[in-house]
Amino acid sequence: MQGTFRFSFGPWNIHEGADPFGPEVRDSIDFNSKLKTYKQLGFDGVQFHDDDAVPNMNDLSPAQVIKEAQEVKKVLDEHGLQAEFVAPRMWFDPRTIDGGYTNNDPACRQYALDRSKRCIDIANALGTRNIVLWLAREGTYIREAKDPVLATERIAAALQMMLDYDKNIRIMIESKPNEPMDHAYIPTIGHAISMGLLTSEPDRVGCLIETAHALLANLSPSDEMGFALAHKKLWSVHLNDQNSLKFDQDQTFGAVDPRRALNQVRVLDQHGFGNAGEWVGLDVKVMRTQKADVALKHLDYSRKIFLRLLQISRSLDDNMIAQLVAERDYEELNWYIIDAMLK
Ligand code: XLS
Ligand code: MG
Repeated sequence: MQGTFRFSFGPWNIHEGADPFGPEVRDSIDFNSKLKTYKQLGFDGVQFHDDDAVPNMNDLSPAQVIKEAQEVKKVLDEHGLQAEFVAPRMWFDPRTIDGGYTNNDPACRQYALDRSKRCIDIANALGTRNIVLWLAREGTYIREAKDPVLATERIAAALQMMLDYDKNIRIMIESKPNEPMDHAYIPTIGHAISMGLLTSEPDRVGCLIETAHALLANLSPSDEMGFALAHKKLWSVHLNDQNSLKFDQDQTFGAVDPRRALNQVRVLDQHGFGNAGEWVGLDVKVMRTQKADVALKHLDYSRKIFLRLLQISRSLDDNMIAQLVAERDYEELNWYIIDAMLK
């Protein structure tokens, strides 16, 4: 069963180039102009943080938030684009300095829960049932700061609250082991999937796997994907690349290790990813050195590299691979793959 692939990215993937050590190096591009680039680059899906859709949402009533999101939906329709998911951006507000759901301060926890409800309202208005949780600050800098049992229970209670708030949504947890925190509570996809078991509706809790996040946990992204696929929980991906264990680099997909990228494409394709409407998200960042007029190439090339790798994967002779596996001649198999990639 082959996969079906259509592509998405988030407005944050077109950005000004600030890093922790220096300011912006490119002018901001407004949201509408960003939307114009999607189709030109071969993308049909938009991934949202809640405040990408409604920037001033903290100052608005719930009804006003929905109204603004409905306006954004009209613009999406005009561009022929679909919203893939909405994720609450829970790592900017002063109330989330020490986490949202796991914050030690009840008022801050309440803010996180309220914000999650608004995020769901926005998703509904944009026409998607997918909520992504990248739990940026749900972790600690020092272990004594939070009780890990209580923290896990609090995350589960937040999931339950969201599932109860809207019976139609589904939650995709995007695991990441560290950054911004020293240690995050949901570091791998096994953790993400098992969080669903602490709710009354595990069927509506799945995951999104980001290549770089798996690599930061020193894991194989394609095996992480395989694990999630076996559980029928892989509902989205954030493909990119990463040069060893350092900060989250979000490099162009396949730019560091094309073979590792091939294996991600291959596991998705061989297990029918996309046939139930899943999107291939590319969570890539342009290099800071890139000039403004050529600052979209990371998206264009990430998609093109995916499609090239798909071609290579589909050109491989399955019988030949099966024979080499049966003979346990993995050196020959290694050569066969490398040779196909270097042609
Ligand atoms: C950051 C995450 C972020 C999420 C969306 O590391 O990748 O971009 O994908 O909230
Ligand atoms: Mg991501």
